[in-house]
Amino acid sequence: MRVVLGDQCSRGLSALSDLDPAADVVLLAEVEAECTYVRHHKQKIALVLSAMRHFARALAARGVRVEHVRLEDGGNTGTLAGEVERAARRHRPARIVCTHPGEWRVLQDMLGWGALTGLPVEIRDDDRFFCPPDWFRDWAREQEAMGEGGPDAPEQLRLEFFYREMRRATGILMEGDAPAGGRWNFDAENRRRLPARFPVPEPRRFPPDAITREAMETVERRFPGHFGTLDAFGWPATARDARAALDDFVSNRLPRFGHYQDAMAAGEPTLFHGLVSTSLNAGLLSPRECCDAAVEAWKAGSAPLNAVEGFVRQILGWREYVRGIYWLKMPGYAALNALDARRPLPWFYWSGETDMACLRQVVRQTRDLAYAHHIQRLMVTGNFALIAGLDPAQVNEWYMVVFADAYEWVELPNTHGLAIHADGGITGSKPYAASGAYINRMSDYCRLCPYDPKRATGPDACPFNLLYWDFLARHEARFAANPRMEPALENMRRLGPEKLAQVRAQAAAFLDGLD
Ligand code: FAD
Ligand code: DLZ
Ligand code: SF4
Repeated sequence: MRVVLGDQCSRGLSALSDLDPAADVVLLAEVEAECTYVRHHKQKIALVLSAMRHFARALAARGVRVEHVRLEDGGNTGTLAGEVERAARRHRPARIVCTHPGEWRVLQDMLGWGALTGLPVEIRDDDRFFCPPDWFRDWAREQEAMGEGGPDAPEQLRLEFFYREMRRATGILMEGDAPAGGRWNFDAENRRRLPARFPVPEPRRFPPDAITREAMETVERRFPGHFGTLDAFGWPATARDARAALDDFVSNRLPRFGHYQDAMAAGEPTLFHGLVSTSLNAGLLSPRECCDAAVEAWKAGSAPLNAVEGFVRQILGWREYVRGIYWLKMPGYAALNALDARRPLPWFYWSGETDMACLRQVVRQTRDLAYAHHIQRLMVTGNFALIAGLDPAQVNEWYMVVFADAYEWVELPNTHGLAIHADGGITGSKPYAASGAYINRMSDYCRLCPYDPKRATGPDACPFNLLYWDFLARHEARFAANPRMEPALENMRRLGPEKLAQVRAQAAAFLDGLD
């Protein structure tokens, strides 16, 4: 019996590699527990259910015996373990074969399936990634031993070392032993602000077919209280549509992906981003396919190298890096709270009801689209959570809930590590704290806002400024030991004790108002 999880809808899945259609049965189980262990965005559940239903149908069309348990089937126990046990009783297989799950929580469950069923359980590696977790573990140990890219190195450097290894190992964007174009990294060219009235192409969306519509109805019926709306659902739910979405990106947005990778603009939720994470994470696209498509566009002269390298870096670099960190550091990683942050998540993270224009834009688009691009996640919602000292467990839960691409292996290191520094420097030696000046430089949100990003005191002072200085002052002793924080601390000291006290008093009043 082969077990396929909801984010394993890949034809080349290791659990299916030696499938014998005459003898084997494939189990796909839609279960209440996976839909509710966090209150996922409605679009995420609809997408996973639809992907599972399409995948089950495609397997059956190839003559494979599929046991597809639907959420509303009578007798559904509501848990993966319960469904594996029930299916094992029904089919009496000789053994169970599965692929390593994406989340630590599910691995613990899977490790119990043998005792539960009395059958041997083979857990195969998930080879839909470039970098096996063991390889990452060895690499991390080596780095620490050499002191290169070890615990004290800036995160860009640690990522950079890893990314170069991955380039060498895969040959992607390599010309012999050298990086294509003579440079590993084109980041310096990729920080432009979007000019006014700059045309942004609409990404292709996929109107729900009958199977997706049925999944959406199930979600509305079973999970009406979950975050978000389904009205704008347009995610690809099959490998074919996911490939069409990738092609749409490569043709229409990739050429400008590089320059505007860090930009944000009001009313432009996706800009030149790929919108491929939902498909990658559910197994509908492979990372190799994404990188190859981008590199081919560069070779054909239809996308510049700075854009293609930037996109490849996200997938071959960051995506693999955070997965490595997750499996290296779990389960302890989830409980870290290095900055002792304890403030509850403000209600506006759910409602979007705030007069801060940047946060309003990002929360509302997230509610409607189950999507925000990286800089919105990192520098708006993440940055606010960091400098306001929001409780990491609540922040993590929010990030797991609100996005259609959220799975703990990728969400947790991004949130806990990059965004709020709860891991104390495992992923990044310096917190990504920023004042309103950063948001003002990289977006046009501030012109829609009653606050002034240039002011740090007074009734119209930007809350990001109040909280930024307060954050630095709050953690001054800790950050004084970190040379990378020195310029920021120096700027804070330049405010002078009187002004700093005034800013901090206003920050305290603002934070009290949040409660
Ligand atoms: P593009 O900008 O087009 O990038 C291409 C691809 O590169 C993405 O699809 C993704 O697969 C990969 N990628 C880019 N940045 C990262 C990164 N930092 N870590 C891992 N992969 C990356 N990504 C998720 O897939 N799921 C999450 O739950 C998630 N949570 C995040 C939480 C926070 C606080 C932050 C700061 C980032 C998070 N990310 C997450 C990473 C990144 O923001 C998303 O992958 C990206 O926004 C998805 O949109 P896209 O496909 O248009 O990406
Ligand atoms: C995310 C998700 C959801 C919403 N539903 C199911 C489901 O009903 N059945 C299933 O097998 N998987 C589901 N998933 C995906 C799992 O949660 C996923 O395998 C784990 O999060 C590990 O990455
Ligand atoms: Fe956000 Fe401050 Fe700009 Fe308003 S002024 S949009 S709160 S950064």
